[in-house]
This record gives sequence, structure tokens and C-alpha cells, in this order.
Amino acid sequence: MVAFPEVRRIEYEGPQSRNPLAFRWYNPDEVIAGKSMRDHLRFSVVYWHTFRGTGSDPFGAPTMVRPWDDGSDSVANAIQRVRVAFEFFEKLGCPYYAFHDRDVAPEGATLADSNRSLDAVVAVMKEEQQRTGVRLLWGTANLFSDPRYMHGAATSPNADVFAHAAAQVKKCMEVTHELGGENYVFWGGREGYQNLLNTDLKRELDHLAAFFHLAVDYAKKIGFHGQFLIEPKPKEPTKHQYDSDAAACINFLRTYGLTDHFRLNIETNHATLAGHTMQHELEYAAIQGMLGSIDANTGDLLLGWDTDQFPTNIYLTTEIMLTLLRHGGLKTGGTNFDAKLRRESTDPIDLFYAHIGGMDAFARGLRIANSIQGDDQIRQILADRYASWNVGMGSEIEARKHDFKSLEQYALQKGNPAPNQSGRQELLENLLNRHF
Ligand code: XLS
Ligand code: NI
Ligand code: NI
Repeated sequence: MVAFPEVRRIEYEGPQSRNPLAFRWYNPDEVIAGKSMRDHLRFSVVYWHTFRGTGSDPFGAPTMVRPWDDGSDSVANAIQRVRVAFEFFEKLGCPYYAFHDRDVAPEGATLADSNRSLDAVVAVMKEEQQRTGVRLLWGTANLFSDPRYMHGAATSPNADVFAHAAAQVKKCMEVTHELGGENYVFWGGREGYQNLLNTDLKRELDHLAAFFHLAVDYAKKIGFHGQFLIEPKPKEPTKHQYDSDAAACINFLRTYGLTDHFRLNIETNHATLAGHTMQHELEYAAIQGMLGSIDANTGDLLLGWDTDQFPTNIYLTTEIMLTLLRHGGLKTGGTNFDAKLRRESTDPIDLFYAHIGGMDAFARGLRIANSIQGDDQIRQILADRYASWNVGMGSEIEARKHDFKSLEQYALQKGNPAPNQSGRQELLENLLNRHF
């Protein structure tokens, strides 16, 4: 079947185009700062929202009834969905996708049943990857939907649940490896707690670390060289998520000797929920060599949960691309649209509008960020601000040539420090706006 007969391959038509099924800014082969836009952005579609999202919410039934979906939990229906998904990726010109094990294939009565169904669907995914050239950005295991994971998976107080989660991740890693996945993601799901009366915090964190070490060992065993990624997120679904933000994740990884094996997958709306900006989270991860990939979406500042909207704010995408350009860009990671249609956007064609808009917003952000990078006025103000560290006392301190005693001597002799200079924030904001 053809699911989107009215759509042909989405092409770049330039900023003047009024065609809603064309790119105005994303021109995959165009080279910017020495790299094609395709390679800078490495766009990816998520299977869970785009092909399993129904528009249902806690107040109402599904609104998106897809003509290709028979509503059953059968393997045949799952396979039909795979065909449709690849038609979508191909027509969109999106090089990557990402999935959870339970999005692509139905969960059976036993783990063995689930694994069999997964194998049957994965065979078709592999065939479709070969046919289209679309690649797998990452796989991940859903360790949060089933009630068995209600107290957590690797951090469950129930040791059998830990074992079950390990078996599920083992299988999902094998499948990700089979499909040539370039990364493997751990989002914490229900790894966290609601209160400390029933929670042994230290023991749960030890278990989480043990789980990750087992995953690292198994990757070696099967020759999976994809990058492991942890996706920070605070306060949803549990009150205290263990992987609450980039700093918490990096601290955890360092404490348990895991920094060589993991990087971070930073998601925009998770950053917002943690009380940070996306750019802060990216910059913080990047300066420690821990930036791996991004889950591209946006939240709503008036709503305190993970609304997973498509990113359209060009200021936001510019800040993201600025940090990526500064730190050498994405390596194995991608710009993964962990975003879903609003409940009221009910037509299959809305999936195209949403992704085209997100891709164009990032492409435009990349163009603007590149222009900002070349702005000598902005660069000069930043450089001048730290000029005192380039000579004399500043350079000696940076070279670790001083102790508190010699610094005291200097301060006593010097008297008041040299006067401070203006931070120029307003001027910098004006200079930035010249690039839009
Ligand atoms: C949930 C997360 C999830 C991960 C994959 O908020 O964003 O979708 O990306 O498990
Ligand atoms: Ni995500
Ligand atoms: Ni999320």
C-alpha cells in the first residue's frame, strides 16, 4: 500500500517557496562551514510519536486513527506500519530513525514471545533500511510502560525486575547491533523515587551503575561499537529522577567509572523542566567531552510537563547550532525529533508539515549560527572580557605559578584591583539580532 499518495519526495525550493511540502532552508547537499547540511544536522524521526502516537491524553480517546493501522496488536499490523514508516522517512529525505523495542513490535505473554515478534519485525526493518538507505540512529528498550517496572527497572527494589530489564536490554542491544545502530540510548524512565521512606537511594544508584557496567560488558561481547547515551530528564514520571540533568548524569558516570563508555543525549524540553536552557545543558556536556546527541523538541513554558512539541523557534535552534558549531558538531549523534503532533492535528499529512517545519527551523538556525560565528565584533567583546588572563598575573595564575601567599603579596602591593569593564549584554544582544 502507499500511505502518502499525495506526497512526493520533499525537495529544497528556497526561502521564496510557498509550497508547504518543500524545504525553504534545509538544502541537504549545501556546504556550510566545511560540511554538508545533511552531515551537520543528521536528522532522525522517532517511531514512538510518529507511528505510535494516537493523540490520546488523560482526558480523552485517540484522535488519530491511521488508515494503515488495523488497531490490532498483531505482528502483521506491526510490519505494515514498518513499511509505512519507511515510505515516510524516504519521502521526507530523513537519513535516520530511532525506536523503542515495544514501539516496533507487540509485547507478548512471555519474554520469549516478545523476542520472537521483535525478530519478525526487525527482519522487515532491515530489509527496508537496505531498500531505502535510511539508517538507525539509536535503539532503546522501553523499561517504563509495563506495570512490572512501576518501581523502576535497574533501580527496582525487586531483583527479578532487574533481571527482566537486563534480559530486555540484552535483546534490544542485539537488535540495534543487527540494524547497524550508531548509538544505544538509556532514558531513565521510572529510575527515580517518590519519597525516601521506602527508598534506599545509595543501593538503587549502585544497582543502576551495575546495570550500565553489564551493558558495557555485553556490547564488548557482541562487538557492538555504537555509542551509549544517557538521556537526562527531571521529575517525570517520578518526583526525583536519578538522571535529572547533565551535571547529575556526568557526576554519576564519573563516580561509577563509566565516563569512557557514555555520552549524553540532551533533550530540549527536559532541559527546560530541569530549570536550564537547552544551550546551557549542551554547553555543559560539551565542555566535558560528554555531548553525544540531541532529542529535538520544545516545551511550553506555561505547562510544566514534557509536551514534546515540534521545534519552530529560530532563536532556540540558533543557540543549539551555535554550541554544536563551537564544539565540533555531532559525531555519532543526530538531531532526533522526539516530538509529537498536537491532539488536534489529526491528518497523516500533518506528520510531514511538522517534520518539515522542524528541519527547516534547524537548518535556518545552522545558517544563522554560522553567520554569528563569523562576527568579529561579538568575538572581540568576548576576547576582550578575559584579556587580563592573557598577560602578567592572569597568565601566571593560569600556569599555576602562584599560591595564596604570593597572591596575598600581590594584592597587598597592588591595592584595589584594576577597574571592571562593562559586560555589554545589551550591545551583544543587538549584535546577535543583526544575524536574523
Ligand atoms: C521521555 C523521553 C523518551 C526517550 C526515549 O521523555 O524523551 O522519549 O527519548 O526513551
Ligand atoms: Ni527523548
Ligand atoms: Ni522527553
